[in-house]
Amino acid sequence: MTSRRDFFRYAGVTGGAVAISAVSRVAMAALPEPVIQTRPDTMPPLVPDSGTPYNPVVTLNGWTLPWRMNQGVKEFHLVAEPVVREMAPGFKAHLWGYNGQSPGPTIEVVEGDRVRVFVTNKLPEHTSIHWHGQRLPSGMDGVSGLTQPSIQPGKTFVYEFVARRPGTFMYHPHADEMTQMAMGMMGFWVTHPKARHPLIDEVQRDFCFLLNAYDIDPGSYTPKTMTMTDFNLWSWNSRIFPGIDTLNVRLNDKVRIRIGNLTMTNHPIHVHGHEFTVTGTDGGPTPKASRWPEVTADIAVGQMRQIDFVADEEGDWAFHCHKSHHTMNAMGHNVPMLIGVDHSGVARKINKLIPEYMVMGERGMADMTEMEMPIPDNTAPMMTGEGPFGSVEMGGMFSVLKVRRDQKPGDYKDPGWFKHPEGTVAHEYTGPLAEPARFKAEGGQSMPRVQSPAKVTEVQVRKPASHSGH
Ligand SMILES: [Cu+2]
Repeated sequence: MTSRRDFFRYAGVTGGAVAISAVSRVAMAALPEPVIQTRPDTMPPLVPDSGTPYNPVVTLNGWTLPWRMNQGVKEFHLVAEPVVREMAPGFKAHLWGYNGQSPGPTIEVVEGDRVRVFVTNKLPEHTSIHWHGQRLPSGMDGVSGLTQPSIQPGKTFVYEFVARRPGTFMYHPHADEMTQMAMGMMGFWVTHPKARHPLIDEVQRDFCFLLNAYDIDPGSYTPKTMTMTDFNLWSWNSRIFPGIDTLNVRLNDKVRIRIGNLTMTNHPIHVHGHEFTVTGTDGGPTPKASRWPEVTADIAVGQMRQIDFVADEEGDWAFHCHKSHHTMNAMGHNVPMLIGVDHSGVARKINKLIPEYMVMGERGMADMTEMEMPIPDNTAPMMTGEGPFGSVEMGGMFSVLKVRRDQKPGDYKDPGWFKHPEGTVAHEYTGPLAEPARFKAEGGQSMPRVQSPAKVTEVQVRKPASHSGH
């Protein structure tokens, strides 16, 4: 029933769409064969070959699940199972997911479609799937214990409902949720409008991804599922920078990015060089009168946001979560604060015992990338990523929006680094420098102090402290 086959062996032949037309009547009565994908690459959009046509989305470092049409019903087959996810080159995590990956494949349907999803449980414990945000019969809502018995290991359940409203949705277990979501069980769902919609513009590029987070100790493979807020890997679709693919678009393309948040905290997602509007939320498209230009959209826990903009500035534009701890990888956590501390004397003494001991962080954390220090097996450097001008010193929730004049329509390939026009790159100034004027008054310019302290004191103490909260 679940023989694994390489999706792209045949997807490549049919140009992205998967044809399952030549299926016998007997086979149609059985389960659709699950399609498995184990590569972490961003797959080309899955152009629909049956049903109402639509402009497909591109899932960042992910893929869309093919379906088969069975007497007018779109049938999908999800398999909940343990997976190995490459979170960044050289770093593999042992997660739980669907159909070979975490997150699971994106499901794309059209408003009004009748959808049947078979869910096979190959996990060691029971599960269920909740279709986050959908209008559906209560008994299809996927809350184990409340609306259905849970799906026991080895069993297959079937969900069936009409995709009633267009929009951006997610799916995730509603059974042992803390464990199963911390292990990576989640996926994206897009319902396209069935006709031109007054509040949903047509776009040239439609990207989607989930925000997720893991706590995996350096050198280990499995997330700590009891962690509540102090995660050390902040990921997009279970990938961390520099493992997250870039978003490559053509100059003047209308671009849509759909983002869903299944972490335990909010993420202010920020785009450089462009203003966008939030054109959709978890409740559907926003009224036009409610839209205003912005460069950062905060996405709270359990929310989805759809942002639209015209990519009318050529270049390489950073695109990231604005919480700086979320653009940093596992090695940066639990590092003592040593800025301004001269510990070279101590280091010399330790070097006599441990020759490889390094002094870290006395000028700031940038040393951590400069040194290219050895790290434990199976983790990612704290701040990394080599750009055309040096280290980008990033990790986690970071990628690049690449806007290019010569990017072909429908081409999602990475065009390489931007070639900046002559004279448009910040550079070192080598001319004469004036002495900076200083304010004479102590205590700030606005309210000078009446009395100065008798002697200058400077705090020299570093208190040991435990790490808490992000
Ligand atoms: Cu964040």
